[in-house]
Amino acid sequence: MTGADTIEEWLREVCSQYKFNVRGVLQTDSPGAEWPITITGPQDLEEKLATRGHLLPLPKEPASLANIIEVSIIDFIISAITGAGGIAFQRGSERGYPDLEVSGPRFGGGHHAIDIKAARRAVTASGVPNGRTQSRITLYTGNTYFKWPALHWPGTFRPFGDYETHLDVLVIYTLNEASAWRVDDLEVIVQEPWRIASKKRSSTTREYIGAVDSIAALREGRGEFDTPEEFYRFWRAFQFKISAQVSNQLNKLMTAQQAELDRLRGAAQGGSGSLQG
Ligand SMILES: [Ca+2]
Repeated sequence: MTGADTIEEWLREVCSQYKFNVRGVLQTDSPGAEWPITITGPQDLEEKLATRGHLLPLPKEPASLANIIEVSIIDFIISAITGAGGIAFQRGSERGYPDLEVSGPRFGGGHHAIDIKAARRAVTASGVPNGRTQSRITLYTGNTYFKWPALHWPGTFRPFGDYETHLDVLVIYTLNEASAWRVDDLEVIVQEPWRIASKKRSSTTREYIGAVDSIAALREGRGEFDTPEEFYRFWRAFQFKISAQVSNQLNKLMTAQQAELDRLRGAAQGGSGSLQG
């Protein structure tokens, strides 16, 4: 329980309590297994599982490991939501936006978007962290829901523009190749995306808006824009590629929006007509 007033303060407090306690992948049987198995506590559990071959290492591959971290911290945030009262939530889809939507009276009744991004620390040739993320964190896909914030895109709960707040939970870690759990020195940062945005894409082949890559700048919210307006103006004007698929989807959404406008206009005219009659 926390007494925080805003969703941002609340989320920051909750996330400061987070610990990554996924230690490996469980294999129920193994050539080294011995039965029965007697466990005296968490440490003993891990040791026995590891020495008897029940514990396989987590993947090193960045996207796979990121997914495990994201699921773990979303579960943690959801358990805090459930314990707090007055907060409703919906979990987003794998490729949609956001990862977690928060609503309900606790934060004034509007909708708030929470997105999780796991990022590996870059290290020097001798393995020392150099203060940057391995690659730029992706803040948003730039050519769909973000570019047309009044339209309700597939993979989203509502139009982007309907959110009162957008918050990113950044989970920064150092990859430990030698351990089964892989994740060392975890730091969680909560920021509004515009505050940590750069003017660079996070991928040369995909339509992604990139964050700054200095970890200190991420922590302090020192991005390359002074105001949210400046950020939205820059990135909504950015010449992203529009694939045939995105273009078709856009046409569909525009047609549906026009039909809805026509329907409302018809209802308004019908309504005023009956008033006058
Ligand atoms: Ca995510």
